[in-house]
Amino acid sequence: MRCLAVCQDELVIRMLDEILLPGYEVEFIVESRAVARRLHDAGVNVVAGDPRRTDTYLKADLSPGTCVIVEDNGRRSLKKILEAVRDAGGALVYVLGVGPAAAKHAEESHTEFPDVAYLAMSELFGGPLLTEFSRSLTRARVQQYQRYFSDADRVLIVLHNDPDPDAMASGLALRNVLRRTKATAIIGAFQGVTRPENLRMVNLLDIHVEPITEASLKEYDRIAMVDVQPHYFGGLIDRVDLVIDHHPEQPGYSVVFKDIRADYGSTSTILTEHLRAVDVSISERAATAMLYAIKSDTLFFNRQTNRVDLEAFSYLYPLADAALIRKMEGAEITLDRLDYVMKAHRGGTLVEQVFCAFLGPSPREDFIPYVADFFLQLEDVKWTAIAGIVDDSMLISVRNLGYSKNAGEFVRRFFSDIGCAGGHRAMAKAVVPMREFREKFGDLDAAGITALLHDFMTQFLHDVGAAEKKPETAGVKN
Ligand SMILES: [Mn+2]
Repeated sequence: MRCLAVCQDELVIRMLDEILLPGYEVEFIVESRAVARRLHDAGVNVVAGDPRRTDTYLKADLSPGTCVIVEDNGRRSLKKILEAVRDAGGALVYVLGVGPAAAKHAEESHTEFPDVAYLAMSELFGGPLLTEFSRSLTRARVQQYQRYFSDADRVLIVLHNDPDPDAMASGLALRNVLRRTKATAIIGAFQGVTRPENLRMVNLLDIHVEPITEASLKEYDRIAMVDVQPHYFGGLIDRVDLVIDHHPEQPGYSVVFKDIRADYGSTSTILTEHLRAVDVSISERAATAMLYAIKSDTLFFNRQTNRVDLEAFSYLYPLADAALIRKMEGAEITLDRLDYVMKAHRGGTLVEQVFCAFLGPSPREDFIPYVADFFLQLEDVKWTAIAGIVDDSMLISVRNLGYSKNAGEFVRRFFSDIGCAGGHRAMAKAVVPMREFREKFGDLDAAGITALLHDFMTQFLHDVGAAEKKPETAGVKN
């Protein structure tokens, strides 16, 4: 393809020449004869001419298929140049903005020349440059903790209770960063994996999550924590060597190294950056686990997703086993989950696009969020609030389609005074001890609890003056 570039700065010309050759046949038009001569001697294909005159472009054989790049350094009359290009029949026109006025010029040129694309040089180079800089910052950070962990005999990587894919993948990834094996870096949790889809991941990727206790912590020289922070364990561990997490930072613990990025969609995204920063090769197993984790923590980019999550995803994709991920995802439907869906169907009610139900006692916690997710798929349902009793606590899972009010705000408003409540905009959870629940709301039957949820939901959704933006609460896993 032929490309005509109207530039005045030598640096810009040399750079474009290097970028566009050999893919494009490039010719430069410059105003100054002296600059033209110098560049010509340096081997650049250049002519001297007045860029504000139409015949300059006719002489240069401009056709509608020629790509025209016009440098805007703020000094020359851009408007005149663009008019001359247009009069000569130029149709594929790009303006390359150099300097601080670029944003203002971009707007002006768009009003007068809507077909001209305006590219600001700082935007073109800013992204890669900033990525490089932040990567070197990450590199320094990672090298520090790598050294700190290097002389330890046994390292423990602690995950939150009932570990999810992001927790397990982050554990594998950190083991990779620390260049350790499963014998020297143990991935552990106080309460093991129970959800069927997570168990499938454990089996398919052969991940071993070691059960740990308060006493067994002493057997390790260094303790790291991923996808969770020490406050979650309520004083069980108040000092750790490393925390890597994407939940909002919490106070009240001491840590030697930490990397907490609350704007990231998953901890696996942070660890992808750690692995890339220090050039550690990522095993297929770790890549598969991390890819699956990013997919599931961001609900396949439906929730709290950052550009870096997409970037990590596309980096990991070729390294991972996509067929295995499909297998891990499965249908997530099991017979006992269907039992609870049916229970909710029988006892629940749908009012004004809000579905509420009480499931009664449940042997496992995951039935409740599962039912909340399930009914959100229904046509005409925009919110779900599902309650159930697990271990003498009332558990309430709340979901919405994500573009209305904040689910975390809902559970905090009605339940934080008597229990633990928090979550994100689209998913939240409250856990209230039954004694507290009865004290406040009385001894309700199933229909009474469902009605109570509807009542709160109506109050909440009709309250237009409610504060919308509240920080997310970490430590409550949905
Ligand atoms: Mn996570």
